Amino acid sequence: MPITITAFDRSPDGGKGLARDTRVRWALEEVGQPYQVRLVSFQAMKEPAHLAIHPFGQIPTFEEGDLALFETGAIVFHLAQRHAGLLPTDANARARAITWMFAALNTVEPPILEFANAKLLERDKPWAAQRLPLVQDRMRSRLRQLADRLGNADWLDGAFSAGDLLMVSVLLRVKPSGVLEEFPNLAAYVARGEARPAYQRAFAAQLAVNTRPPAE
Ligand code: GTB
Repeated sequence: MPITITAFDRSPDGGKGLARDTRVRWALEEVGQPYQVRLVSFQAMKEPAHLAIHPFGQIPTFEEGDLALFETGAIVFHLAQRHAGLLPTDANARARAITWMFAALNTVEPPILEFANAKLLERDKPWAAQRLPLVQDRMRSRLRQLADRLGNADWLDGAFSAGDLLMVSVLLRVKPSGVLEEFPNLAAYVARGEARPAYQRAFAAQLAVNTRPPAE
């Protein structure tokens, strides 16, 4: 059964890999599953055909046979459960890796998104100059805690897992701000993730979409 995911027809980041289809592509590459991509415009995302798959009108989605999923955490978890390569077989180690998946999305990503949104969407508000440092500090404290836990380890809990895939994906969003460099072990962790052949293939695939010449 072919797998189809959705991605931006043109990502606002121009192919820097920050749109969330990259993490799904990465998971698919890690588990060796071929996939096809349906590109959707911002307008198409809000139309009934797409809303039937994604109630919030977003990308990415995942379809395989009669299964349709949305939410990157659920999609990565689904792939990790169905295919070897993203979760340990030992039950306790598996539970810990899943815990890191939730930590990435529920605890680390929110302050990062808050910071990204403050910079991107609130810059021209009269209170932006006062709010931005607060939001940045909240993100910094979370990164400090994560850096302390990671220490000198390569990955969060033993071998690379879906927990690392999501955590690295979430941290990539911090990179353009320069704040990641304040935490050298986190910067090195992200670089290790980016160096994985599966990530490289995923990144190249989304870059190809976003750098293709415009249709005539
Ligand atoms: N919780 C959902 C998930 O993890 O799947 C969030 C999905 C989501 O935010 N999707 C975004 C979307 O479809 C794209 S990834 N937005 C359109 C909309 O809501 O109308 C977020 C994103 C977009 C662009 C950049 N960028 O250009 O840097 C980075 C991240």
